[in-house]
Amino acid sequence: MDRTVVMGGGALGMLLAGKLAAAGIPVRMWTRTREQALVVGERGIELEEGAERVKRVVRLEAAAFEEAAPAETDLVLVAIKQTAASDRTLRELDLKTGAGSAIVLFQNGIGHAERFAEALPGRRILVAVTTEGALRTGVASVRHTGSGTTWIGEWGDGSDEEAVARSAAEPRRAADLLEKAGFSAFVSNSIRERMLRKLLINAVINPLTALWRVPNGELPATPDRMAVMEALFRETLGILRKHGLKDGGERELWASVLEVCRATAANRSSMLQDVLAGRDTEIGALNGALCELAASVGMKAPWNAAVAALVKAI
Ligand code: KPL
Repeated sequence: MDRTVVMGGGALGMLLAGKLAAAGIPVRMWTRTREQALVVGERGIELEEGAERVKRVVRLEAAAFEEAAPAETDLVLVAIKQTAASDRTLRELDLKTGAGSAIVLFQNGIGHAERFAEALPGRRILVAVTTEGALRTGVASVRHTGSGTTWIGEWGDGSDEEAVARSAAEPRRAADLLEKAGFSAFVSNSIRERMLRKLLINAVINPLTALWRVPNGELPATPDRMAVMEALFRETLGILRKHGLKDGGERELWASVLEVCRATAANRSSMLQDVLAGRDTEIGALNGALCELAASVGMKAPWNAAVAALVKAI
């Protein structure tokens, strides 16, 4: 077992792979296209970091996912978008990862952990919730636009003692690896709660930044925008409360949305990046999924339905 595999050559995938490789950790990146794998393999990844935007090139191995040999590792960091996690991709991932390997999922939204767990029996499914900001600036270059925090936890409910003990060990290993690469990473025993909190933040910031085409910091810039943000926030919080979001009062959670806008002020949200690049967005896994959650408990979700329809229509 050697190289950690990072699956995904988007902004987050390149950031993870680039920083791991820069820390001397052997990494192999699986990309969607052969072209990207060739460029990364030949030239490495250009990593741009810090206020001074210092650039450095880091070398690592890369292969196109479809053509890649099975992973010679028991740790795979999955940094593809939910939209790229097709049934076919999951079947292929099943063939490329051994029994007992830990698969760490970095997707926004909800619904993905259940799908990966079903498609990858016998694998340890870990969920990572991250607020790292990254911008893909080229086919093999990425800018670290904001340092955040990553929480990693075992997916599932850990129903016996042995499972609980194992639960802590795998997330710890993944968090330690990220720490070595210079990220701030922690183990979480309540990863579902963290996912829901992140969903609340993404459900407000991502569609509105994509619709208004503004960086995160400009979202709360006017009273009109704030009013829309608050309406979407309140509706989303109401839905998530019915689906297990327990911690945090409304004020604290609203403050956390504004804090993410501040801390990632210069960032283009991942959804704005997708819209500008003409790619599919994660709207279905965010506000679309929230509409379904609302419907399942007989609630109406007009704000979520509206932003989902507007983003889809772009
Ligand atoms: O997760 C993000 C995203 O863009 O998807 C935030 C936290 C909003 C940072 O841009």
